[in-house]
Amino acid sequence: QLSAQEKKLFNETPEQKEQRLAWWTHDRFGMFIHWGLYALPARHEWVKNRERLTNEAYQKYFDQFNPDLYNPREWARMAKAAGMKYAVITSKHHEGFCLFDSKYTDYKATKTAYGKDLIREWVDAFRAEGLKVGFYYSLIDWHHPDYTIDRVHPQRPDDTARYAQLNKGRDMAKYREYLHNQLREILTNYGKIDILWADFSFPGRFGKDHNDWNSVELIKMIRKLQPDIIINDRMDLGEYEDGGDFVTPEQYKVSEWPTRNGKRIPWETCQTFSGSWGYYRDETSWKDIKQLLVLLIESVSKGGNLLLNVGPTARGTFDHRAKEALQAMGQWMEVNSRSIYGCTQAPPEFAKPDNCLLTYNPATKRLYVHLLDYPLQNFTLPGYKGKIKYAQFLHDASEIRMSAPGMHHSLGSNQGENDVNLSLPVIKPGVEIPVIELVLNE
Ligand code: FUL
Repeated sequence: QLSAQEKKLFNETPEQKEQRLAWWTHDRFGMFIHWGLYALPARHEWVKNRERLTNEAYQKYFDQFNPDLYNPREWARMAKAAGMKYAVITSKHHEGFCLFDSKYTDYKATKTAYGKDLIREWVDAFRAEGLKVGFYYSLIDWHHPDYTIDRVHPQRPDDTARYAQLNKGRDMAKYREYLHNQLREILTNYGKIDILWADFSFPGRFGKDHNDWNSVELIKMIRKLQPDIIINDRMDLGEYEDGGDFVTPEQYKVSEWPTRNGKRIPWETCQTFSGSWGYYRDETSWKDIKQLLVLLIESVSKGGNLLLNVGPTARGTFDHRAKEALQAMGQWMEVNSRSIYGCTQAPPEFAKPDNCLLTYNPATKRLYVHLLDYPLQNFTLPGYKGKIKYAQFLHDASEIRMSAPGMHHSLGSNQGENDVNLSLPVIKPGVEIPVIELVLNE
């Protein structure tokens, strides 16, 4: 049991933390990039584990790795054009292959036919396009000789005996040192890093020694090297209030703003276009543009961020479906980003009309009504009477006329005392999800 004092790793007031996270909470939308040797088999980034491939069987992907079309500047431009403001790349995923140049291993990009530090080029390119940069780093490592393989896959028969055999002679303490060394490298050699996205822990699996990573020391080192960095919540530091800056609901939508100790906490959902994080050639379950936009808008409507993933191919390109989706999102963001950047959950006095999502900008005091299904009938804002000064579409700033009961051009028939009717055009405007911008009364 930790005391209240011990539950804090840092001497930071809630206001200082808010300040540190201010850009991230404002920007709302980022790109996740899962890239590694698993792009070659192109059937999920967990392929090594799922298909129980040995290091020897997996070696051919290292031998063949040569992303000759890699142009991170183009990636950055696509992210930026989509409206994304930051990006997080896998510096090392569970397979153990390092995209960066590390002193502590030869299992890295610089030792492949490609021969260059992919992370160096990536960081330079994304910064040059004005995006904030973050590193995903896998705490798990299926390649390192001392990493204790600890995963009994829930969808498979119990593997305990097999793992006991595999783990003979492995020394987790040595792996822990490797992990600390590598994190020190990536947070020292590439300038200012804005986000660390560590992944992940198995709380309680090792009994007393439940914290395989020595996460407390790790966090202290990270914050020392990069005082302004924002860190996710996957290092198994639940008991420390400031152990993780934000929570990371993966591949699901939260029902409401998540809390810790009764207080709302920053959050970011990470989501894929299809299902896999790494490039998966044969996956056909791609989300459509409306689903993707709803993921973004709904996150902001509950006070959160969206980190949307691309899995580049083994040649270093984005799949055409990813390109098209990013372009379509960019088209929407170009005219509607005002309802995303700097926005958050709407104050409780504004009820959500049916089939709508609300976001709110506390700085400008504007409320955004996202029309997920364009209304065929009279459109009513329930209980909004006296609260709105002006209404317009966001994409073209065209006025939307309002009427409340008693106004001379009142349109409402099914309208209650305190409702406001909006006179929407019969034909849906040419944007995927039209947004109504409401200027509120002081
Ligand atoms: C998970 C990982 O196991 C997945 O491969 C992916 O990186 C996702 C973002 O986090 O925990």
